[in-house]
Amino acid sequence: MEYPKFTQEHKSLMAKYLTKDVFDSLKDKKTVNGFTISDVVNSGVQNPDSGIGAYAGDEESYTTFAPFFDPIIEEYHGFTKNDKHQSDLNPDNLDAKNPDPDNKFIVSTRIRVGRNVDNMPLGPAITKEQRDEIEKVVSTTLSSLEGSLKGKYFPLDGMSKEDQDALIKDHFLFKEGDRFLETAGLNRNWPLGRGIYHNTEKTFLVWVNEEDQLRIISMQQGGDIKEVFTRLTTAIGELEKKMKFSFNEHLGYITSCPTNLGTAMRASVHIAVPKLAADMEKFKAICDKHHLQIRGIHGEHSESEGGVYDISNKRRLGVTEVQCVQDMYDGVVELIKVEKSLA
Ligand code: ADP
Ligand code: CIR
Repeated sequence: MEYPKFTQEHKSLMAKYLTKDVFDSLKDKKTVNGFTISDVVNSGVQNPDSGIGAYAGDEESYTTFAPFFDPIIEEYHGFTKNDKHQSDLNPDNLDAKNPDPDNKFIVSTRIRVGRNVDNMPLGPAITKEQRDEIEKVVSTTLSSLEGSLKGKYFPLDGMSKEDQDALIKDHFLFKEGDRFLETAGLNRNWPLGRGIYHNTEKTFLVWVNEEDQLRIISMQQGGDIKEVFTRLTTAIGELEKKMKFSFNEHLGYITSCPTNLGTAMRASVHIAVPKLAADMEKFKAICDKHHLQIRGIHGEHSESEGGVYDISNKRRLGVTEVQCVQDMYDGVVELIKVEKSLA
């Protein structure tokens, strides 16, 4: 196993923290599922424009390769190896009155969490049989949901190209052929074992076997962030009655990308701030102050359209779910205030 050849283009946290010494100390190690440090860093080596550039193959990757992962986790989340993660999924603790009741700025709100099944490898190291088994268990569990969460599971295999493209365009379904996931080993046997569950209104959705085994999603038009959070936490509660997810006291919910550890939560709005966005530096400064990330409107690594951006919490570990949403909410309140002042 050779130390990767990094160029000036490699700007990820992976390239920063995979020093030759760290690599040499880890290169002969393997997790129970046969995952190595080369597997962990392949996505970032092959995609120099990665921001992070590393994926875990299993929960054990985070301990076996701790000298590599710990500093990345610390820099991204501000969470050290002695810290303990905390969870709070109670919507009563969230102070988030709709910041845009006239629907002038917020197009839509979406909150998702990642989950993986306890005692299974994560996507990058999973076998086809294990992935298919997860699809079966998860889709069966979902089909037992009642009331407003009741819906249907649609496997990707057999879905028409038009249906798939329409779901992607309308922000409901994951895209196909992501090069970061491809090189992480997450697209093996595509499209088998993958699919999407949703209720009739498409306000509650679950992605199956994409980057994580489950992405549990609550979304709707407008800015009623609390309603979106409440629906999500109800759904998580229902699923947890029937399934056990991979979780530990230190890292919280275990996910394949280290940015998602902890709450595994990304709470976002699509928000129109064309005037503020004309001054990118100012826009970024407000987002940084509230620990927010700016994405384009077709998800990560996409562009804005018409001054609409995807604004979401950046921290997910060492903060509770309520705090993740509160970060986003507080930032959005300030963004709207500044955008109004520029009118
Ligand atoms: P993740 O699930 O990790 O957050 P992406 O950034 O790829 O992944 O986003 C997934 C999809 O969700 C994309 O289609 C994106 O446009 C959509 N999306 C994210 N936030 C919102 C939002 N607030 N409203 C509508 N769609 C959203
Ligand atoms: C990257 O490193 O850019 C991709 N592997 C995606 C990382 C997740 N992005 C993020 O900032 N949450």
